[in-house]
Amino acid sequence: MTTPDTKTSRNDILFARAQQSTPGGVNSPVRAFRSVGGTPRFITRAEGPYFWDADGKRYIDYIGSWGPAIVGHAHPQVVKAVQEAAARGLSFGAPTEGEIEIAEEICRLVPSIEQVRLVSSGTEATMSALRLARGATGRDKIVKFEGCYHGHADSLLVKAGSGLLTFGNPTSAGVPEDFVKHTLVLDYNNVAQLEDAFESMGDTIACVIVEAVAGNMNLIRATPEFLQRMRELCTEYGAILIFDEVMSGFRVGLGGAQALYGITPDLTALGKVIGGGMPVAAFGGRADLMHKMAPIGPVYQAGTLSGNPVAVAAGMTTLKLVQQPGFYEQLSGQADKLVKGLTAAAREAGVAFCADSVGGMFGMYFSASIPGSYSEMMAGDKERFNRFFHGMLDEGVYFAPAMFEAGFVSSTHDDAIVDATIEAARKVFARIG
Ligand code: HOZ
Repeated sequence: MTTPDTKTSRNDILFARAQQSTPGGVNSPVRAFRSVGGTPRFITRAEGPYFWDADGKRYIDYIGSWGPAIVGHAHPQVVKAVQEAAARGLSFGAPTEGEIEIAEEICRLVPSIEQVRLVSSGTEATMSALRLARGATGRDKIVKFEGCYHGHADSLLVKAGSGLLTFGNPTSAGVPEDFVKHTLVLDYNNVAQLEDAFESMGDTIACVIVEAVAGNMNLIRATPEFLQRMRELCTEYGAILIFDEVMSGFRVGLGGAQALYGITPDLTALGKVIGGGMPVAAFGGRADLMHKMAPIGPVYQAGTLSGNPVAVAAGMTTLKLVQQPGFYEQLSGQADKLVKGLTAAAREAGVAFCADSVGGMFGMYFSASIPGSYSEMMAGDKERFNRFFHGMLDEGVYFAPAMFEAGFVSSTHDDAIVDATIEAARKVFARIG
């Protein structure tokens, strides 16, 4: 490894240093830029739609902390709420009124959630929802879909098995095959395959977990028929339907993907926006199911920092801000303007590119048409995406550093910001065309 003295960029120096004490120099793999190559930017501060790296370079940020920064970075009201809560104490390990308030707000805004339990990460939320589904049904098998990511719990780090209805294989070392032998991985948006799975083993399926708007294989929309049939099959066979709305919750619209599609899941996992940039996540749903959670039921789950008062203050303030009149119209309008502008700029340069958005989430695809499944998304031109990513980075625009990730706008991405992004893209498409 090059020694720090020979480096001129502070990002390079920090990256070299970080790799000495932390695996790969990062605390979450995608941040290491392995997919796109080059040096990750070390962020020193953020405000509104911007953040600044360790060299003092400013970027228009389109990851927004992977979704939470929906009202822009360091929103004054969120910061004030955090400061005030911190001054009262950082963590008590005992209940607070703030936890009741945010639980009531979540139940009010997402009608399928009659009761909710707060946790600290999306992984905890989905993992606990799965345990609850298994505990409530007394069944072991779970169904997930290729390309949907639900955090890094053992039984969810699975890719499809060799045959249509064979159980999956671990996608991470350290996950025993025994732990994934109950996880069936099916194709996203494939109704026939889902029907086959229920026909052959429906009585043994505890739950189906799905990102109704997928955001971890880039942005991919579920078709309404796919979700509708999933709901019907779960009801018919007594399986629990879990919507993983960690990313889509309060992001694609106020009631999440379930409001958009008009489908009522039994359980929902939330995260990201409900913490407003602090570690808050949650799972909730039908009261009869939630009553199976400890301390009143047999399904165990706990956490020292669950419902942390400082994090809850950030989340609650953010949930209030997104309810301002016209919030989602403005957010989705800007995402729509962005994807249309990028698409037009690519067309001018003759680059095969398309883009899509749902609420404040968007996807960019270096392919001729918008993908509807993991395999279609994987067929995109990764090499061209990487050149686009680095070109945009040079122009001061930060997109997710991997082709397989969704993008996010905030309410501070106004016309001037979006226009500047499209102008930068025009130059970059011309260079990589
Ligand atoms: N879970 C994110 C990728 N889909 C990455 C989160 C992070 O690195 O902060």
